[in-house]
Amino acid sequence: MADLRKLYDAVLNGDAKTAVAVTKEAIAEDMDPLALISGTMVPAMDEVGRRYEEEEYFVPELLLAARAMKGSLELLGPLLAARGARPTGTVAIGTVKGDLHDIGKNLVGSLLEGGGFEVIDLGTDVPPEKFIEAIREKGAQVVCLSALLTVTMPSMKTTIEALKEAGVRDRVKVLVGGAPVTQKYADDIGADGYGESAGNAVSLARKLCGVG
Ligand code: B12
Repeated sequence: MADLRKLYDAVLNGDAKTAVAVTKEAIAEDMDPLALISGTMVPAMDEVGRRYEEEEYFVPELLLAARAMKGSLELLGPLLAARGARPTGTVAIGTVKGDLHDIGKNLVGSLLEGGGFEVIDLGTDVPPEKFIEAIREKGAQVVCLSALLTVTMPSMKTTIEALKEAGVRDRVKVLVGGAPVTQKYADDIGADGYGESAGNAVSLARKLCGVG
């Protein structure tokens, strides 16, 4: 049986090779990909964050841990996305301007695909104009904004204001998330919803699109 402690340690120690090997074993054993992510890999990332805060880890360790997590997610993402059935709506997702964190955003994107949404991934450090373009040209009905830094959270507000100025705010539902974001912050900036996790994002987006 795949050793999940080994996977936890591999993410924590930035050992991409082992992380990928254990993930492959877990997939071969039909383990639930979401349980693997939320039960093992996200807690390992939280510990990485804690160590960074305590100055036991520095940016190189963050990068190595992120690389290990990404290696596993490349294998698990398609499995999450493959759960999708009929098309539910179109979502434009991106990490807001100034912010380069994309692991959570990618996870949310994969699960939304798994929830039947067509997902337009705008990447990281996304300026408001890109979201406006996705609404106007690709018909996105939901905009998902991710931010991991307290200093980039205001970019969420700026993005919502830019949507208003461009006259497209009423056409879309805006969902926000990321570790420092809260329901209160979402309410303060006039977002339509806040999701604490990738799973939340799917149920919220479905509800906002009127599909359950
Ligand atoms: C990996 C990492 C990095 C990697 C990112 C690699 C990558 N490709 O993403 C690198 C090394 C590049 C990095 C850089 C930096 N980082 Co960093 N990083 C992290 C770390 C350890 C993990 C983040 C992560 O991937 N978590 C796992 C994912 C799955 O969780 P998540 O992103 O929160 O997403 C989940 C939910 O939040 C939610 N969600 C996310 N987005 C959305 C969107 C919607 C719409 C919804 C509904 C839900 C949702 O669903 C996801 C899945 O459940 C965190 C610590 C932590 N535990 O958060 C620090 C952390 C975020 N980083 C931090 C800092 C300070 C930095 C740097 C400034 C460091 C530096 N001095 O250079 C730079 C900033 C670079 C920039 N401009 O963005 C701080 C932020 C502090 C703060 N309050 O602002 C943290 C909290 C570390 C710490 N404890 O101090 N980082």
